[in-house]
Amino acid sequence: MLDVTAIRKDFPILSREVNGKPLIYFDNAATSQTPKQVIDVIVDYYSNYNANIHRGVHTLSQEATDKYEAARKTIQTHFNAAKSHEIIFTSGTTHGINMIANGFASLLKEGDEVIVSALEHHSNIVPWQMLCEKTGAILKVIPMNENGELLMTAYETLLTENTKLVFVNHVSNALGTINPIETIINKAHEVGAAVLIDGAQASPHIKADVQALDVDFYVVSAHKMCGPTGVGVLYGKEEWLNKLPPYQGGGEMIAEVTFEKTTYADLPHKFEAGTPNICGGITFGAALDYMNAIGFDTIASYENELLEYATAKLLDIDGLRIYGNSNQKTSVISFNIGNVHPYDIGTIVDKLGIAVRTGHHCAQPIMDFYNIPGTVRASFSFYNTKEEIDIFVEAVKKAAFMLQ
Ligand code: C6P
Repeated sequence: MLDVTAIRKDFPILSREVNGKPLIYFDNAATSQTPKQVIDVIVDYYSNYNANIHRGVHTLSQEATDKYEAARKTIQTHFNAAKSHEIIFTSGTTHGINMIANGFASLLKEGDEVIVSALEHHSNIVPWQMLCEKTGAILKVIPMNENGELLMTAYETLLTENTKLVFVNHVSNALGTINPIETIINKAHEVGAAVLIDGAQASPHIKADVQALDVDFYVVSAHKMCGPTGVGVLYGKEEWLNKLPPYQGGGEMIAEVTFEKTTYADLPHKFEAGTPNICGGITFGAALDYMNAIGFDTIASYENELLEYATAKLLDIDGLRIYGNSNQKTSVISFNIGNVHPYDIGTIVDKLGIAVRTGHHCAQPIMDFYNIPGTVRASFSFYNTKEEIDIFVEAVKKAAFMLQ
């Protein structure tokens, strides 16, 4: 059982007001809020041991290095990576995807095929289109149905001996669909293709085991998991990370530099040029400790309760349509009411202290599929409550009444 009253006390922001009303934060899919235990780690870092890492013999640098590397181990354990050097710190999911897309530019040739899904965030579309432009590779798309589910039979027909890479999100940010990534990975491996899974939206709800999944690359952002912005992780199988060229050149990613030739450092440093987000990395570790102390099964089951409760209540509103009706969903509800523009609903509920996201959610192909400009997206976290959902539903009713 999750003690939501106690948990809410960990999040200072949840006691603030917005427009004279208590904040109701339902924009967790965009970024999650930060508990005091994690904020304290940021304050401690800058108050006590702020220093550059892997470079200094002085005490502060050693302390910061130890904590940064300890965070890498925490992240390794969380995702069950076989080796800590398979965990590469990034600035977030977008950075991780671009690193791999850039790396594959040297491995692909004209006529090779790569597969994306219809359910992707722009971060998992645009870098691959750029890769295809550079290499002459062909981009194929796994289609989806009205429920927002991928058509797996169609996926199988897209896979050929020319398929080199498949990249799909674990969970759709716009609809909440949980994709059958085990099958996607296994089928891709049958034709010898590598698989990158965008775990940005799954990671706050589902603890992915990268070894059990046998996934080649898995990317996440800390800020969706009670951590800070500007930091994330790319998990890559050691054999792939050794095979791919580095993404950026600079300090810390080298073994030796002369004007004739540079040799690269071992993993993970080969992919970590320059001074990293040291505080961010350490804090990401603390955020995972915080979430693991609550437990991902407990989190998922509570959020599922919120999802079912909110879905039933919202569907009672005349003319409200929910986009994304897979029975495998995280706690995300995307909806519209009649022809009302989602932005107008978002603006009215904001006046009532409620934060939701409106628009295309950086997933325009999904909006095109439904022939809509965007949706209102409410996304729940383990610190939200049914009482907040009740207030939200009343606010949406009020907005619908005013706007229709
Ligand atoms: N989605 C949302 O409101 P970054 O910005 O690099 O941390 O994450 C990008 C990203 C990649 N893939 C998926 C599935 C995502 O959901 C996101 C971020 C946020 O839906 C902000 S656009």
